[in-house]
Amino acid sequence: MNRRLTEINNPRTSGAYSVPARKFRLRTGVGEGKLWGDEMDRIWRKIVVLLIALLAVGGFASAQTTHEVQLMIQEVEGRPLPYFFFEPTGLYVEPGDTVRFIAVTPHHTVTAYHSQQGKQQRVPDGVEPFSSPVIPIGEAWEYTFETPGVYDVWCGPHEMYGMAMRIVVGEAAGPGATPPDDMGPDGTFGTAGLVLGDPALDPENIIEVQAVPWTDLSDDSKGIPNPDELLGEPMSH
Ligand SMILES: [Cu+2]
Repeated sequence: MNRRLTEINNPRTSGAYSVPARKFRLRTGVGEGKLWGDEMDRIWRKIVVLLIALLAVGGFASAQTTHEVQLMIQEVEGRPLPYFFFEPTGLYVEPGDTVRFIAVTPHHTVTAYHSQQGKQQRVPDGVEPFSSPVIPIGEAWEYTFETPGVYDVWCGPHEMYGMAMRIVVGEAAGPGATPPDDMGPDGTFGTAGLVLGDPALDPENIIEVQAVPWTDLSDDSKGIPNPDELLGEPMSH
């Protein structure tokens, strides 16, 4: 690239300027002007195209943002179980943005609600059934959200305790845009269903406020699952 630019800008070293052409230019003023003008047009056109390309590449790269989500366990005084949650619990990102899921506490995964994960689909059509492994404490797992729509994700070990979150990518579309209606093992299981049904996680609200902290969800959505109810569900899978 550099070499090419150098040649274009230095007629003495450029094969494009043969000796006879130069002589011709020097002898006839009109011919020289026309030749030089055509060459300059070509060069300028190339420079402009290059600049546009560079700006486009630069603009595209800088438009992609990396967001951070923390995977939390928080003891609560007087509560027999801690809170298990994603912080923030609702997040808006642009298509192409990356989310870094950071394991502040142990035993968490980031798993898509997808039929190939044995779940009701709550990610846009065509999205692969992604999942992190169990993320070691202090480490992070990243996912880049390309397809627009609503993505509901859950944590393998803690779903029934409410550990689920919603990421809205560009627009409130797809199966995740409607509130969850199946809180059995094939759906948004246990407290995860209550969390994802909380008004604070309405996709339109997420678009408006960009990030919804766990504290914005009502206490009713953070209920401890009734073991009898959970065990009452057919667990044949
Ligand atoms: Cu978890």
